[in-house]
Amino acid sequence: SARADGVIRTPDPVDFDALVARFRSLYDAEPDGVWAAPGRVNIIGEHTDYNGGFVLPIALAQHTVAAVRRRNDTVVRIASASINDGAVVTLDLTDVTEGGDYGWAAYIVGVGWSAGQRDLPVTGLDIALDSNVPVGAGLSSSAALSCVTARAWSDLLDWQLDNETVADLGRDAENKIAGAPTGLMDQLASVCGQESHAMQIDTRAVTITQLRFDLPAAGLSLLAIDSHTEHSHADGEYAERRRSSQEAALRLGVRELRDVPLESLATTLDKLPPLLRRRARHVVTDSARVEQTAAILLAGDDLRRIGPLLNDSHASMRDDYEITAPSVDALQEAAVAAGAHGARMTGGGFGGCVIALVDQQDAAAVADACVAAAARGGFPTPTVFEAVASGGAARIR
Ligand code: GAF
Repeated sequence: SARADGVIRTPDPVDFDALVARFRSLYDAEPDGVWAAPGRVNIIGEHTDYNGGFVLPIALAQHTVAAVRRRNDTVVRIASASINDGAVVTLDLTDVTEGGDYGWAAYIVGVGWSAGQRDLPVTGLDIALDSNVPVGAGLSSSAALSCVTARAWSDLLDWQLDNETVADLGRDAENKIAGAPTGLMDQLASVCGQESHAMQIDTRAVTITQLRFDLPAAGLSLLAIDSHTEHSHADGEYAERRRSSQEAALRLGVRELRDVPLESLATTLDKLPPLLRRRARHVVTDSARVEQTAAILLAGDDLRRIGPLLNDSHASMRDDYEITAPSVDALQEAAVAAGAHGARMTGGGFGGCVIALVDQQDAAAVADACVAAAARGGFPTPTVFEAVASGGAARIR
């Protein structure tokens, strides 16, 4: 169930009291505290983060929440409201190694593993989890999980880390223990998000510029339209795009595609075979679109002006990087045809969510048009909610 406003339905909030009550009954003890970390929507700049380029995510209001108690040994006990019927999973940190198979618990114990690699003092934890981040929608529910864990562990053991390092613990869990070869965007967004701001992240320097992104004040709304489709080979395709990017950079004699100048792009790309040419063109132009979007935000210009950049980004992902899906393309087209200023797929791709920038008064019509387009195309019925730029990982109790 969710709060309904036509087809726009805000996911139900997490019930913190119920979570704490569940912690008590599972572990027969009080939690030391409760932490939350959000999912994210990337506004623009996709598959640029592992090429040293720019990205521009916001943190969502939807988050993963953890009630946590520090233990005096190396045991980690975890129970999630939504996984395995809430059964407790028990692991010992001393058994965690790269290449091990820990299922979804990898996103938690991987954080402890990474802290150990950095010679931080690590103890076990008892954890009870709940989340209202849609799963499998390209909204970084996994980063929300690893980052809520990293924030809680760091606070409880007083690791005194900066936000970038907290995010990096989450990334290590994903890359090295869960085995997903992601960049750092999702974890940085989850840890560093600020209300009413988008983060322009230089992924090479790992620097974040918070840019005002107050859509309601401009009479605008950002819809997240979940296609409920996910390519079964998404993981393999993601890794393949990473390899293609590296190969293109190697052939062009640059460290990363970040180093290819936009000005001479056409002549540079002539040196590549057709497939790599398209892959590289996407990365270089999408990173440039982040800079163009950021300039509009920085200048305080009409935010509607970012619409065409969103559309161009989608076309680039569809035609050059080939990471969209028929259901996602149908939603993007329907949103624009129904009056969105711009729309694009967000996240790793091969399914997941489309975001659409709309005037508030057009939100319901755009959402309806997306539902109708999915029905016409024989695709799953999308669900729609409003994405609101919110704060990053924090202790909430
Ligand atoms: C996924 C990854 F986790 C990110 O690091 C990023 O590469 C994104 O896909 C594509 O922009 O969310």
